[in-house]
Amino acid sequence: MKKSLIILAMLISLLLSSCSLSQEKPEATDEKVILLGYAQLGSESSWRDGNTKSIQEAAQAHGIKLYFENAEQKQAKQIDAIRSFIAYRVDVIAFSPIVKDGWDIVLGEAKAAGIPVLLVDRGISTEDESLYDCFIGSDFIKEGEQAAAFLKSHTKNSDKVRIVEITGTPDSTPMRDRYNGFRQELGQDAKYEIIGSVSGDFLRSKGKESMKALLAQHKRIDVLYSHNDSMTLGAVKAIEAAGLVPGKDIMVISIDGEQKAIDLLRQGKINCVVECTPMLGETVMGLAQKLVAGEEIPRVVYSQERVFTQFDTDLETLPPRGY
Ligand code: GYE
Repeated sequence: MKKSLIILAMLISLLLSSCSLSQEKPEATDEKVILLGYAQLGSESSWRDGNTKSIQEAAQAHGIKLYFENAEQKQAKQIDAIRSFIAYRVDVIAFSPIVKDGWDIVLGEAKAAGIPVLLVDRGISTEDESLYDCFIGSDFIKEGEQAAAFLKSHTKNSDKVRIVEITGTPDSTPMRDRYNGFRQELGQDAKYEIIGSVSGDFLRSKGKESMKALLAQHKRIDVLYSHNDSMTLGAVKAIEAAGLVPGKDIMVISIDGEQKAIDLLRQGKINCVVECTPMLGETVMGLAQKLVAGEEIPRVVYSQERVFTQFDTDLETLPPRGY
């Protein structure tokens, strides 16, 4: 009797568990996996590598299927990648435009195919705002202004300040806006003179070359304003090779906040780093999910960032930057 009761109980529990399994199944198969095509612009800096990692990790964490293409610094390759995503009928296209112009045709094709577009990190210039749904990244004008604000507040007692600038990739939005924001904040004060401005293309090697050339050309340089940390790291080497002390003989102001630059800030070789975070993956995936669910999303999502300076009291305790 006892034995048959046990067998009955086992049978009932088996039946119940198989019922709940068969109830779970349809739910799992009903959930559509989102396909996201991502056209990265290249791998020119540690910032970019951190950005790629953030996109890939966030896609995995959100269960989004990522088609990732690296355009190796070529706009034509980015356009090809976007076209292949359209042909593949992905749910959302995201990309970091290497330069600001020349996207209208391919984005028009995405629009005609009904595929929403997220601009990540860099912006575009277009007359037709309907070609993309949202920009996710930093306010580059503000970054340029913050760099100039640091410079102004630490040169109050000087009567002449000679500045050299190493700029990013020509006609990319961070290059243009960091260039303009800096000048806007410096204003008309004749005390500040930008004696040289050259492109380092956001590359460490070109940052070094550019600084070497600027040092050969100008007898006295008081300040280096560099549009990203990778170029700054190269430029610091060139300053040292010329027998000067970066951070002392020449004030060094940079943008990004990558680990190596923060380390040099701690050593006093860089004076100021305006933060620009590459950790955009979480926001991108969250917005892609909202788009697919038909929800409204904002036109612009700016990152929350700070300015690191040699005078900060928390430099020693800053958590690892992750890029
Ligand atoms: O500052 C630089 C990278 O587009 C904001 O590109 C980005 C810039 C970043 O290569 O390090």
